[in-house]
Amino acid sequence: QVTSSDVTFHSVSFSETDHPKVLITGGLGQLGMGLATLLRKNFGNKNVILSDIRMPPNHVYHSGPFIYADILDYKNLREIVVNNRITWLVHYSALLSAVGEANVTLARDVNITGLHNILDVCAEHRVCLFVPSTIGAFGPTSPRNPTPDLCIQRPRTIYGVSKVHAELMGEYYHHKYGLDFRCLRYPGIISADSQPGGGTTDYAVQIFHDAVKTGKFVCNLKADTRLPMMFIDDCLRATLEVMEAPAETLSMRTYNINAMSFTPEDLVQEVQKHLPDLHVIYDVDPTRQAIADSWPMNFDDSNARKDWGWKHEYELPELIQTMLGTIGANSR
Ligand code: AKB
Repeated sequence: QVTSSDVTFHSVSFSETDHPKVLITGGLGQLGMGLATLLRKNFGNKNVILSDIRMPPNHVYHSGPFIYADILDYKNLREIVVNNRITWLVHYSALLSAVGEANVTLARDVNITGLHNILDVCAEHRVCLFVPSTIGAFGPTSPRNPTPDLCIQRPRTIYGVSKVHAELMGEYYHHKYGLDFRCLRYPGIISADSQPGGGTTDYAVQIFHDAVKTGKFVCNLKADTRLPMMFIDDCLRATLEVMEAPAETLSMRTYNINAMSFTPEDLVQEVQKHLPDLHVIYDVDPTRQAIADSWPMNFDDSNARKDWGWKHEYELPELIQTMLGTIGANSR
């Protein structure tokens, strides 16, 4: 158990110390492998451990350290942190918005109970903690165009509720115990080599695969549904940058980050510039549509830009070129 009297934490600046020793939970999801690759380039292969409860594919297993970690098992977590002398934990395990609505009990366990274990193990062993939040941490009563960092947050999904909880608990542990907690609210993330699992923004990844493979795409959101989005390379770089930011530059511990904002219609038109025969039909999923209609349309990330110099690189045309190029090459 952690008490407020037994800890005074200091942020670990990477330049002053050896490389951090990083553990990534939920490492086999959309972002873990990409982040591990980036962090391994910066900190060395053996200093970044990817973890999950699933069997890793061969290429993941052979590319660097992989370990079984169940975030619901506190003893297992503590053993991994202690045995590997972990100094930074990136907590990617979570059930996303759409799949969370279909499995509320599991989402509550993984996203809330799991987070409690992560917070305690980090506080107990003075490990710095990065947890992603999301545009989904806002709801229908939040300002939607644009959505600032600080405003009403009343999400209507278990995913959103669990992410507001993570933001607040992380900040609470920061103030009470000095935990070095850092959090970015990600928009929808678009990646070519890894698939998202059960989100509302997944259509913006699927369209590229279907466009290349079949030339047909069924979109489960309405054509005019505007959501904030980002290419994965920008998202992973932002994560590294906020981990490396000197503590005194952070005026907050939870920041919005954004790159672009578009609708399915905008995306289809841009993809059709490269693949004019792409045929799209709209078959709206009411659960996903209700979620998307309650989320930000545009995200105000001016605090991240001001405090630690956040700047995205990919706009829609570059994103489309990169996605079609990579998926096209992979499918040949
Ligand atoms: C989802 O759609 O659930 C996620 C997110 C925006 O957090 N991609």
